[in-house]
Amino acid sequence: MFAQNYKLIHLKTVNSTNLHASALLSESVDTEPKVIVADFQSGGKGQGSNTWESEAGKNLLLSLVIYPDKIKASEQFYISKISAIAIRETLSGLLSSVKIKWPNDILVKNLKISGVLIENTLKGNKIGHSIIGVGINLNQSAFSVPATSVLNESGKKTEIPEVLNSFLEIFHYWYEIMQSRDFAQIDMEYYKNLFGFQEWLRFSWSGVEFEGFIEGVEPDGYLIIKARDGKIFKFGFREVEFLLN
Ligand code: BT5
Repeated sequence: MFAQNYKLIHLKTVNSTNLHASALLSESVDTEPKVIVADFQSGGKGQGSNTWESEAGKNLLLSLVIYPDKIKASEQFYISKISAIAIRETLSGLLSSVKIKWPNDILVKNLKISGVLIENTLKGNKIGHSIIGVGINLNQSAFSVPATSVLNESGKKTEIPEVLNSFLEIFHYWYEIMQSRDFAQIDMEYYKNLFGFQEWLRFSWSGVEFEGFIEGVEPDGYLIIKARDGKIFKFGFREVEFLLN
């Protein structure tokens, strides 16, 4: 049984579930929360011009369309946080040591197992709708980039509909917490599972490598890193790269 809170649209093939979601939003005025799931994407998207790789029928590929009307534009990073928290929690039912890498990648043993692409539209200082694109590597064993999957980590094949159902239930639990504006609970869960939180790691910024200590994440999503000389830096999305391997 699928979580009842989201209308399910299942497609065999699509360019990108996020693009399909935006096309649906431009055609209709209905505000029913939805989840678009695809077996295969011919043009899976990452941030900017990045692409998302997934063999047909092997992994979970979805876009949620939600209307978080209690969240201000300045609080939109909470949508990223709950998405990452929900994916991490879903995967932690199957694997151990699943971490959130700022801002919202999911890692197992330093390798990416899931990525999130969030596209929000703003209405004044509110969020109109949010498209949350999620790719979770389940049954694929070989990738063209450093990556892992549930199969590679556990040796077990997983049923995609079961993982979908579990993700939707867990996501909805955190969505309600966000809508009730209990941000402290979300922050606690995010920090508890944040990769490298309050640890020294290596980073690269504009081609310069440095060691930094993750102090935290600002409410607007900026990552705060302390350098060895004690200087504090604030980085926006994609401004700093973690040197993992
Ligand atoms: C992301 O972007 O991680 C967001 C990925 C979101 C994918 C979902 S699938 C359903 C929905 N519909 C879409 O069209 N997209 C969403 P980014 O942080 O830019 O990371 C992309 C980078 O991750 C690529 O440039 C590769 O280096 C790497 N990558 C690509 N496919 C991967 C995979 N399956 N597993 C791990 N890493 C991958």
